[in-house]
Amino acid sequence: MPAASTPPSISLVEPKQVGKVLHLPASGRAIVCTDLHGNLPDFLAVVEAFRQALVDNAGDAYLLITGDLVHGPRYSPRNWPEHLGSFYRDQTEEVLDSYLELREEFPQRVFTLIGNHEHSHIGGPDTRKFHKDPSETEFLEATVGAEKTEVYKAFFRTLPITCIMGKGVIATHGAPRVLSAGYDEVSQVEYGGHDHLTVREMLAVPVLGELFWARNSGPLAVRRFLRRMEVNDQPNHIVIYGHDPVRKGYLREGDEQLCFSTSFGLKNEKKVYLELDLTREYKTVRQLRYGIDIIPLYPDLAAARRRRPSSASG
Ligand SMILES: [Mn+2]
Repeated sequence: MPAASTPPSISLVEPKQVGKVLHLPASGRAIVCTDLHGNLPDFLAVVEAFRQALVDNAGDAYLLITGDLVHGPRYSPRNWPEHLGSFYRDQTEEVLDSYLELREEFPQRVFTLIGNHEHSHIGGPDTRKFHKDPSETEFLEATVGAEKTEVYKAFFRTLPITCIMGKGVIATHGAPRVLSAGYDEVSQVEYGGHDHLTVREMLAVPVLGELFWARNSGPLAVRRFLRRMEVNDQPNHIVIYGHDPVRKGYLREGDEQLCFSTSFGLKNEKKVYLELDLTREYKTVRQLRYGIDIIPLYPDLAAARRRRPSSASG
């Protein structure tokens, strides 16, 4: 049993990072997207949604990416495997540089969590999702060169691992299968020192393996995790994450979990991002509705798709 500790109290009128935990206040809107994996056009579409949210909310909007900005496939259109969704060219370097520029423009409004792919550069095992030799980690570092690699690594080391936002919404990279860690352990987690582990071994590492390698988690474990992460007496109700692509764009798991896919592994017409009202208390993921809170990344393509009755496949 984890020791009971006093829930932290954090003054929240603006975003605040406490160790590896990012807090966003209960004010304005948040555009949330997942797993871009080097897809520049998708990143730019998300940025457009964020800029529109700024306009619509008198500047009170946030952009949160739940990790895995980096590493994409390297197939030609001819050899592109069906399971990777719509074809794109890996532009990890451009995505990272555009992200860093946007963050400079909106320093307190633009955030990203660390994903397992970023972690591979600063203490996690190399990732080999798209190619094995070289690994994606080696490939990116060789492509951008030593100097830029250090810039990126320094940036990755500053990233939070989870975000607690608004009135009880938590964002993580993968499904939160966190067995016993509470707020303090998550906040104080160190990224370094796991380079030598296999992915299987990594899954067993507390906090890191539990937050950005897991594909699913049971309702009981999730409820307990949400409880342990509470601050300021605000109950946490739901958790949102990506990491594992869901074909339809989003998938609710019980009352607490929403897995959604903004980019990687999906057809363009199925890609979605979230637009959350941070002043609202979402008590279950069923309150997140398609077209209102779950928004197609390419509305025209999504609408065309829905109009064609014969295309209603599973
Ligand atoms: Mn991932």
